[in-house]
Amino acid sequence: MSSLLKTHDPSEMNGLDFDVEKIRQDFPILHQKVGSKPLIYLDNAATSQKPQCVIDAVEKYYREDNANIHRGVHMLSERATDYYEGARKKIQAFLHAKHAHEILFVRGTTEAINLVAQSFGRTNLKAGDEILITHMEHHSNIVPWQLVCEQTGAVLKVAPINDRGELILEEFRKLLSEKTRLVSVVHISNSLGTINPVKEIIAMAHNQNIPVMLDGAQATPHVPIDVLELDCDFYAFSGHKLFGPTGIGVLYGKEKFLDAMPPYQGGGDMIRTVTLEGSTYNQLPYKFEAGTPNISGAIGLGAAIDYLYQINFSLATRHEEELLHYAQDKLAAINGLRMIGEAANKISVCSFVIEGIHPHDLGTILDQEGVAIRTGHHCTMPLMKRFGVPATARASMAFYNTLQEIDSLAAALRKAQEVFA
Ligand code: C6P
Repeated sequence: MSSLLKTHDPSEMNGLDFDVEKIRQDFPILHQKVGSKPLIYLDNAATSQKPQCVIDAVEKYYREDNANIHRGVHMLSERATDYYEGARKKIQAFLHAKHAHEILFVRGTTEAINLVAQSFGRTNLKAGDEILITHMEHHSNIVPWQLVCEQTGAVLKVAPINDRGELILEEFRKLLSEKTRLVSVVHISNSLGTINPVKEIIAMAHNQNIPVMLDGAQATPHVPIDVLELDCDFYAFSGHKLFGPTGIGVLYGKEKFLDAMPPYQGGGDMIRTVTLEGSTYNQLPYKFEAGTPNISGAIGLGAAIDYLYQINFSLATRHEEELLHYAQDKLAAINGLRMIGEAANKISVCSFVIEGIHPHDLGTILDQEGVAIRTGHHCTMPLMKRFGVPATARASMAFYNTLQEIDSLAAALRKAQEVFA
């Protein structure tokens, strides 16, 4: 069987020992300079870099296998279809989903949430019904719900967070009511790094028969995901944050919900029959995959998942924990630096502001030192307001980052302070 078609038992997630210098060799983009300084890439929450095997899988597809899928009887079309459907099975195993047809390919987390908002939301919501989110959501998990609220008269409720950037579970519980039709919560916050207690959230909601959607954009690159164990009803993530290509993402949905939901978009491949009077729809997952999908993107994402099995994900996440603690210590030692997001349970994301320096200026000076971070509101404007800041500087680490790179970040921040002194 071709390696592109290989599926995995997730218990196989233990390969070689974790060696960060060796791992870095897999990522060609990391070995370049910004002016005279080595590139230090600390913007992984925005998008992560791609290992050579992902680049190779996409390139091989276009060189050897390119054809449209599900349509042709010729060799290339059958092969492309096999690879595309093989990628779906890899993602099924990665998420521990029960069925491959519960895995829908979409453009990314944003499209996945819009799909649920429009298909599930418009069918199940009426005036006065409620959708519950939290105060730490990305705009992608706010605006789609605002749109469906405008369309249906439903109301968006927001669970508060504390000053450390943690969800206040008791308040969340109080907001669940007989009016709540869906809970949609970020698994891990992109701006704060907070890991939400999603098992408790799901248990509380299910106790009242309320389905739960999780925004897993920041979780999939950092923690193992088991949708069956979590018992979530929908789970969304983006390929480009998981070391895969841009323009591909996944919506997992329980069969019982996806079956009952109407199509999100109409077009080729999602139909069974079409007459000029009306159409009938295809079975899952094709009902939700109208038009020619991102075939190379799905194959590249499958290759990224293969890679994660190879490197030993649990050792990689342990390395990220070390990076986080090291970075927290180094940043705490900088005068005038205020951390935004100090949850007890968090991933390797450090958002901060420094007295007297606008985050954008910090970002520009750091870039001159070769250090790439993100500055701005990170598509979480309500969260910025909650903390009373217009923007933050955010360093987000992946398993290929090193302790020396954190030293360079701290040195570059001190340099910025000297410039603005
Ligand atoms: N966050 C960041 O720099 P898309 O753009 O669809 O791949 O992902 C949207 C999205 C949804 N939820 C969360 C928690 C996210 O972090 C993101 C993307 C990037 O933080 C770009 S704003």
